[in-house]
Amino acid sequence: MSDREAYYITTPIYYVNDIPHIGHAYTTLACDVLARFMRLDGRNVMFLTGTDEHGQKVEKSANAVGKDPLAFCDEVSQRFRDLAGVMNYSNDDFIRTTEPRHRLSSQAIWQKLVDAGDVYLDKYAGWYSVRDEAFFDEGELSKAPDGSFLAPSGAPVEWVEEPSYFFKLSAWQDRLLDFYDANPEFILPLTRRNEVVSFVKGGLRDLSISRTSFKWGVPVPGDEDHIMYVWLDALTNYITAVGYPDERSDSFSTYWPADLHMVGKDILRFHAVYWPAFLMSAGIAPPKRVFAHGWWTNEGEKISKSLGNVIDPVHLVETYGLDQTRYFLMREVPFGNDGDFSRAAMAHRINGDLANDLGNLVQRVLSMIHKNCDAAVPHAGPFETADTTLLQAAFDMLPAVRDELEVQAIHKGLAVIWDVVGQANRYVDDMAPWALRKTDPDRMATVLYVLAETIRHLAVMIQPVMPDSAGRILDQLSLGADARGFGTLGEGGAPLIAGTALPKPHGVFPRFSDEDA
Ligand code: ME8
Repeated sequence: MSDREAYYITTPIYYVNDIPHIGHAYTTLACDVLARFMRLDGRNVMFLTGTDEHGQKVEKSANAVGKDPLAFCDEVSQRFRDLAGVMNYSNDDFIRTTEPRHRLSSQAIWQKLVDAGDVYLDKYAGWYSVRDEAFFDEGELSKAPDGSFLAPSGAPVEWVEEPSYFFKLSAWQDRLLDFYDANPEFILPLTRRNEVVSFVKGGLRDLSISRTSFKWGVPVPGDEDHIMYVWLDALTNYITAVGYPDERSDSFSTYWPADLHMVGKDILRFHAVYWPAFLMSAGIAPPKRVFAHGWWTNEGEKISKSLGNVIDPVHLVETYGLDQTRYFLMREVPFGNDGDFSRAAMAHRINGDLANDLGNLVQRVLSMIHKNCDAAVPHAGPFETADTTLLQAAFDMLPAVRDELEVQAIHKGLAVIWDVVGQANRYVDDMAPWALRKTDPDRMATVLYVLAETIRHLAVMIQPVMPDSAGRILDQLSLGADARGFGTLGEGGAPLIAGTALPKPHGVFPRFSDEDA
């Protein structure tokens, strides 16, 4: 395989009980941005997403519409696959847990847990939430006004009593705590890490890992009355996709352990407690990081089907534009925190950051070059301090953004880039190249060259978030596909060559007004 350093990033695999909404689009978008960044930075990237198709929740949803579960899954899974086209995701694979490769892999990990002596047969008697696909102790539940019990998520729970295999999770408590200690950044953000550590310190109970009261799942090897608990099946997707159970395969040895599992905060416990315990029991290295991002609300309200306020990503893209939507979602909310979607905030970002700040900079500079420099990259004379200061700021972007993305601070990475946009706009105002046109045309050419070179850096840097718009700016700088990687940036990079013909410029970031909605 490639000798470039591998980077394996995954999204949760989404339940096919319902069609994709903004929350799903958001998680996959964040992964797409990171995957695109790493590719431009020379890494050998494997970016995985997919669908979680077994379990009671999906079976019930299929029954409710009178469909065979697999036919139902085929249909809804396709909606998630199509989202890649809508949102411009660059995933390398799309996994479905109903695929044969996944059945093989889940049964193989099951066998490893059995061989490790971590599985025993008993009976489960307790509460289960189908919506969360999770078991709960009575102490974790609250009471609804009608006296019924609710899971912490607000989902109803039902009493389940059935034969079940258990995983000896309790035996992994100390080893998990040691693992968190030895890997202080395994869980980010740190506040979430602290929650997980205190949960594990509070004591772990053995985990029911099979069900017998319905059939829609992966059969337990050697005991076909049982199907595997949907979370054990689902988590295993991350190793299936890189070739498990063939641990010696090129892809497994290249990509595992994964660099990053991106998840929403709702499913952190499964990824940061159960998953590493399963893997360690099976003799497989745990992933390097689990990042739990926050929750979107809509105009201040929780997003839910019953409230009728679910945000459809297709509608967002049609209303606001693809790159505008991508930018807003990544910029508006500090990555990791909860965030609120509002039309006002969206319009503010589109008209402020995109149209006024970046769009105007590019448009002004390229139009001036077109009119005053024979539609070609201008010749730069000797640089003054203001020039080298701006160029240095452009050169310094990549390492600064790299540091932010290393800890998934995507919003901060964008802030670094927009700081340079601001500096460039101030430089235009200070240098007033339109005034230099008559008084000192050589100096005007130098100023426009410095700006064009800064814009080149900006356009290359925004590619992960806004691939199409960045591409349109780079086209206007006559830069081909091989001149767009991060290797072209910085002092020793590939600066614009004076005299290169430039096409007629056109605006890339239109303003948004309420009439567009
Ligand atoms: O939990 N805000 O699937 P799921 C932000 N199949 N993110 C949101 C969101 C919101 N309002 N709503 C959903 C499952 N998400 C399991 C995962 S992985 C081995 C199995 C995102 O369809 C967020 O990433 O319920 C959350 O964790 C995920 O969708 C849950 O998707």
